[in-house]
Amino acid sequence: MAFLFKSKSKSEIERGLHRTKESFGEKIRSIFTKKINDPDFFDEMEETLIMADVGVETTLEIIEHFKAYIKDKNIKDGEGLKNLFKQSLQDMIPQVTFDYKENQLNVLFIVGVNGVGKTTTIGKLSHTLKNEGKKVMLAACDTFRAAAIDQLSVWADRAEVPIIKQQMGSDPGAVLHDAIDSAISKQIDILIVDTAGRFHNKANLMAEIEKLNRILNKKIESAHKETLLVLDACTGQNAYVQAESFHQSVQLDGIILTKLDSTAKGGIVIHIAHQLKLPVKFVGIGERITDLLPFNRDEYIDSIL
Ligand SMILES: Nc1nc2c(ncn2[C@@H]2O[C@H](COP(=O)(O)OP(=O)(O)OP(=O)(O)O)[C@@H](O)[C@H]2O)c(=O)[nH]1
Ligand SMILES: [Mg+2]
Repeated sequence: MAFLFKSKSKSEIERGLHRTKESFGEKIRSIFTKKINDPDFFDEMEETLIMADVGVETTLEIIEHFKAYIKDKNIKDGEGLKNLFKQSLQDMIPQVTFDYKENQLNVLFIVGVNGVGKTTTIGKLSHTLKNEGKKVMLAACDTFRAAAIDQLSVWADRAEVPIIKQQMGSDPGAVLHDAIDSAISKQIDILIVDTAGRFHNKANLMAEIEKLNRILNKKIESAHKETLLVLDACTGQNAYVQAESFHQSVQLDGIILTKLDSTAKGGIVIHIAHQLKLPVKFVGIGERITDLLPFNRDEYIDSIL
C-alpha cells in the first residue's frame, strides 16, 4: 500500500470545511464552554450532532462512548473534556489511505446516482494522480447520454490523460473491454471508469455495475480493483440511504463525499463511516480540478473542534 496523495495544507482543508466548521463546529465548541453537570450539556450535544447529519443512532453511540471516557478518566471540563470527545469521534471513523498497488493495473470504478459529482471527481483524481507521476487512463462507461461522454472527454483534456470511449448507446462492457486492453498495452497504472448514474431503474443500474465487475475479473485477474461510491454531502441523510442501498447490491470499498464546501452538515462523514463501516477516501471541496482532498480523519475532526 502506498499513500499517493500528498497531504494538503491546513488552510486548504479549512477552506473546504469552512461551512461545517462555522455552524457545526461553532456549536460544538460552545458546548465545551459549559461543564458536564450543566443540565443542557448532553441535550445540546445530541441536538447539535443530529442537526449536523451525524444521524440519531451514531449520535447516541458517540455520546455513550464519551460518557464512558468521562467516567473512566474523571475529567469534567476544559480542554481535557474536549480531548475525550475528540477521542470518541475518532473511535467512530476508520482512518484509511487510498489503496494503490505499485507495478500493476489499478482499476477504480466510480459509481453513484446522477448528479453527485462522479465525472468531476474523476477529472480531479486524474489530475492529482498524473501530477504524482502516475499513468492514468479514463474509460467512458456512462454511455447512457452523449453529454456524459463529452463531459468526461473535457476532463480528460484538462487533466491531459487518455480516454477510451465509444458512441452513446454502446455497450459499457465493450468500452471497458477496450479500455483494459489499451491500459495493459500502454502500461497504465490507474484506469478510472466512469459509470452511468441514471438508468431505467435501480436494479438495472446495479446489474450494470456488476456486469462491469465481472468483465474486469474475467479479463484480468491481477488488477487491483476498488469500487468507490460518490455521494453528495448536501443531500444529507439521503446520501446515507444511497450508500446503504448500493452497499447491499455492490461490494463497495469506500466513499467519495463531494460538495463538502457547499454544506454546513459535514457530520454525514461520521454517520456513513461508522454505520456502514465504509471509509471515506476522498472529499470534494469545490468545482476546480484541484478541489479534491484525501480524507484524513484527524484533520477533519481538528477542523471541526
Ligand atoms: N461545489 C461543488 N460542486 C461540485 C463538486 N463536485 C462536483 N460538483 C458539481 O456537481 C455537478 C454535477 O457533477 P457531475 O460530475 O456532472 O456529476 P455526475 O455524478 O457525473 O452526474 P451524472 O453524469 O449526471 O450522473 C457539477 O455542476 C459539478 O461542478 C464539489 O466538490 N463541490
Ligand atoms: Mg457523469
